[in-house]
Amino acid sequence: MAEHESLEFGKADFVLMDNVCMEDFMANLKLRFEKGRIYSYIGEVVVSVNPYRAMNIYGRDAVEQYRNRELYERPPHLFAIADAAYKAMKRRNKDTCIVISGESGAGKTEASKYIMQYIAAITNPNQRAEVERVKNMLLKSNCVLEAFGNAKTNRNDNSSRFGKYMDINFDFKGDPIGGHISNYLLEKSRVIFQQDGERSFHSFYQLLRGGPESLLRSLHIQKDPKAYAYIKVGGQVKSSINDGADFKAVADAMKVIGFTSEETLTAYKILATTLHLGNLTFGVDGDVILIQNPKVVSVIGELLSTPEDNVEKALLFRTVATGRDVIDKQHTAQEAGYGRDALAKAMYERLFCWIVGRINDVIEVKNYDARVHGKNTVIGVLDIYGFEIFQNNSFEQFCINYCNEKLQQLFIQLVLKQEQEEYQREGIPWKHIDYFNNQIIVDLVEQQHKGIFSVLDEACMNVGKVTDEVFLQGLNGKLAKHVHYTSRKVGRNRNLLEISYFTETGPYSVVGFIDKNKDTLFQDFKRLLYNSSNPVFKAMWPEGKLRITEVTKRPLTAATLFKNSMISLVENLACKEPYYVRCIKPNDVKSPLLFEQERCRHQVEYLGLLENVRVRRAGFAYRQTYPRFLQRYKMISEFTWPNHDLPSDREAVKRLLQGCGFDHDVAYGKTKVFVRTPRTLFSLEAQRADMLQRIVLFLQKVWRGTL
Ligand code: AOV
Ligand code: MG
Repeated sequence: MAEHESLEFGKADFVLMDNVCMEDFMANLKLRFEKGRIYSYIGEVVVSVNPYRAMNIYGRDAVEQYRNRELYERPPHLFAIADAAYKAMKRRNKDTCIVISGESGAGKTEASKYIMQYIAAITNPNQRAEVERVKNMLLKSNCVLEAFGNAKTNRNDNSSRFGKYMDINFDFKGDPIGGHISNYLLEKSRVIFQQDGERSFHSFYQLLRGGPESLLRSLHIQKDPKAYAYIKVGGQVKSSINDGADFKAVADAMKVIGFTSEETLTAYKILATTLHLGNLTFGVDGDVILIQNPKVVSVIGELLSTPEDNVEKALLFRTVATGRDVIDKQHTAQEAGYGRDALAKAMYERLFCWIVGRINDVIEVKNYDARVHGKNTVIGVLDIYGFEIFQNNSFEQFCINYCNEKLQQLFIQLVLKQEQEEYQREGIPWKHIDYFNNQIIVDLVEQQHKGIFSVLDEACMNVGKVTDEVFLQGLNGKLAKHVHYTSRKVGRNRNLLEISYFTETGPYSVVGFIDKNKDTLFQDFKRLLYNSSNPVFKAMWPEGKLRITEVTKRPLTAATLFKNSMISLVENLACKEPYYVRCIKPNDVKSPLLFEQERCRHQVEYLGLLENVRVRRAGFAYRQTYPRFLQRYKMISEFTWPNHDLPSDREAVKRLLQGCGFDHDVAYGKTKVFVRTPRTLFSLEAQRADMLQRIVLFLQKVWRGTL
């Protein structure tokens, strides 16, 4: 119980609050933040408040402080939870995972990097080359993924626009031997549009600001982001980010990971193509559609290693099969514009997934024979996009927030389940405690037939022109009575669907839901890219191989794909031993000094932290294995100091606690002792501190020879 002596920092573990109420919780959280104590516990859950300043608490010496310690022996820290997950994995051969949640800008991605850094620091004492290689790759992959998957939003200058789950595999010695990254729904709409004050993905600005002249020339692009329609808005945003330096860091990281120079160049070509695509404009001359800036088409042809005529054709026509005939149907200017944007988004998304795939190729476990080496175990680290509600919200926010609700549901279930199971396992009677269940909100989105995703899919299945408004009417019909659902019309044509979450309401503009869900990319583009003479494009677009008459299956919608990926993510997490980091954003102005009471209380509410404390305390505030407990408190009892002669540690702990008069406040499980009230623990701690001081004085006297 590390910091309990120094109450000036508040309670290191919220479970030890005298009185579990919001007021005290907030007071403690604020006090700790102001004292620079950004981490606290609720039992084994880490609560983290974004410090918005560099903290000198992640260095080598900090690593050493936490290495192989128990959670309670040192002040709360991410390293402690990383160590706990690592120890559980190593000692008990269990797969574990660390789930990091919190709203946008709360510090999840930073936390995930510190956790990985810690794991890298404490493993591979023998400096095995292969393990060092894997560690290096794992760490380097962050930089590349952030470049292509993060962007400045109005909430966070480095906001993750994709979900990331990374498994780190360990061999029987506990050294990392590989990993695997799963990525979830990239917010690709950002490629073509950003809200005021936001930017597109970092990668674009990095290339423009950091790419060498010769490279930019070969890509036919100029440095000024304002020259490009797709990133014009973002190009005007001032940011503290050093894109130029980041370009070099990312290029180096890609090299280390093993991207060939041809591959990296292709990635730049895709970025450049995207920028050029955004500048294409369409016009009509009589009945004929045409591209108003044909030079751009020739540049795109060059970058895609494909004849310019093919590019033009794919942009202006689509091939349709009517019965046995195949005809070229000319787009309207609007369709052509839609096709161009869809191509830009799809190319970028493919690029991102391809990068993840290439990293996976390099880090996946190789040559591991479980029969020889024993089971290989994993630690999974989950860092998703945080809950976000902007001025304008669309399909992407809807999905992101659903993902957060889904994880909150998992938290509720597992934290409770774990607690119940522990009591059961240890043979301790368990009293059920009520908690808020957000399952109703998860169901509202994902339930078969009645859920919003289902209604959306149904609308998309309809032949003919289905509008976003028709979809909204469908929702209103099905969900009129749902307590968490409403819809609203704002102005003349902004239709909103609204979900009332636990503590706030999320208004989503339905405009674009149908298109984004269908996520149509004309086959012609897939064939165009597959037929490129650049092998990287070919590899990215394998389905371009199919001829038009062979394409029959309707692809799954974006909503269904996302829902399925979330369900399998949750299943995957649920079968591992979970550790949680709950991140809180102290203010909206990125200030290291400001603790906005209301903002924080709100997050504490929806993260269910107070309930977490209650659940944790409903039974017992503290639990510890017998040997560990003895190790810490044995000096306070004559029966146990310096060693006991009782038949078991369990008996010794019993005798110790009886001796102190605390027997009534504890329960003896099979392997752990459970302490009901914090007061008992304080008292034990006080006695221990007192005894330690006496021992020190005694030893000092011995040394000085005054005894
Ligand atoms: P997020 O991952 O939770 O948001 P980040 O981890 O990107 O949030 O943190 C946002 C910013 O807060 C970082 O860029 C840092 O400036 C600062 N920050 C966070 N944690 C720390 C820390 N431990 N020490 C110092 N500064 C920190 V999002 O990805 O938007 O949901 O989608
Ligand atoms: Mg993030």
